[in-house]
Amino acid sequence: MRTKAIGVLAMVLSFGLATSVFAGTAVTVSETEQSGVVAAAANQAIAPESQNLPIETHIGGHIKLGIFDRVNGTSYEPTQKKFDITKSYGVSFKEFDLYVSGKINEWLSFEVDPKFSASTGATPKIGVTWTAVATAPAFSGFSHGKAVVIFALPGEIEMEIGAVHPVFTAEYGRELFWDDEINSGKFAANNNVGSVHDNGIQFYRNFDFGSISMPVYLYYLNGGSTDGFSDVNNEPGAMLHIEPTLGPLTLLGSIYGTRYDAAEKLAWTKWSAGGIFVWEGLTLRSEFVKGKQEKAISVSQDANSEGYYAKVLYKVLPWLQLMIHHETVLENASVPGKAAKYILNAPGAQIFLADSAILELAVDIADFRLTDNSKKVIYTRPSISMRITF
Ligand SMILES: [Ca+2]
Repeated sequence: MRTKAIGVLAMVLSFGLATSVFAGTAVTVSETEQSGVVAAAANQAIAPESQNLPIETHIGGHIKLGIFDRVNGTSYEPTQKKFDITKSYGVSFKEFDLYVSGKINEWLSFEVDPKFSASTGATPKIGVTWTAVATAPAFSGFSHGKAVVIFALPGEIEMEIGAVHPVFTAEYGRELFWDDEINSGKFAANNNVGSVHDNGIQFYRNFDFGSISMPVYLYYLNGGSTDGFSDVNNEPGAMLHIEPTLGPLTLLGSIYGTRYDAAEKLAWTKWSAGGIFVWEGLTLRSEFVKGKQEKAISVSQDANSEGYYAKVLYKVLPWLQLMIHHETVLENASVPGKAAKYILNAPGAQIFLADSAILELAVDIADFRLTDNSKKVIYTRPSISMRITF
């Protein structure tokens, strides 16, 4: 969806312009660095004959700002008992996402989507007395996009290699949550439930059976227990994702498996199932995930996690979309011996100031707690935010 939007909105730059920018950078490096070796290396990086190659380059992106953001609530934990966590985060720069893609020839292209963000630590955590953390904006990886080279193979197969942003759930993999909400919940960007975030190889092909179309994604992945941007063992991960579509209904299904530890003994498996129904201005979307990391809590305790979300979005007017989001996530991977339950309800509205600019009004109503009730945080978080897409 994002790629398509960028395709429509993108500025098409000639490679000549792009190389002149990089050439300018190279000159700056050679002037500031007194070393002739460095200057030679910088100049060599721009091969003169490559400047005239007609590479079609697309640039798009997003800017996210917080205009108003106030957490109101209480937290409980054994030593401090009940305490107030109410705090306002004011106006904030949240994120700048850049999407850069280029077509080198009929069979080779690339996409790199660096994300620059500033975190205020505004999402409350269970049993933690948190404060806003002033964080300078910085490059923070490719978590909302890809960094891949793309090969068009025979038989209408597309192969991507690199940070492939695997589609385990549509919510995270296709970045649908990102289009719906400025602040997301505990389901989407979470390796225990909605996301698989890894480097590897993606094979994609669409199959048509009469009026049913079925995109199929097959992955070979590093398979680490966290973001797998380098591998931790010789065991690859594998994942299959399918999206059979008939008219307004799309079904979603994935299965994932790997061994995540350095000794290659412990399995990590998870699966997801869900659907998307789109009719007129109405969108219904829901996905469920269940997974297990063997002995991730202790030598005798597996980390079992599961969760689901359900969303109803309705475009009441061309410039106004209403939304309600519910999710429940049960996670015990990060809390030794104790499961945590996250319940979120988030009504909201998006006002389209222009096709490419939204003002979002939303309220997160959350109840996060350890299931033995020893620690919990209960809050509401009204926010006003803005996102511009270019
Ligand atoms: Ca591996």
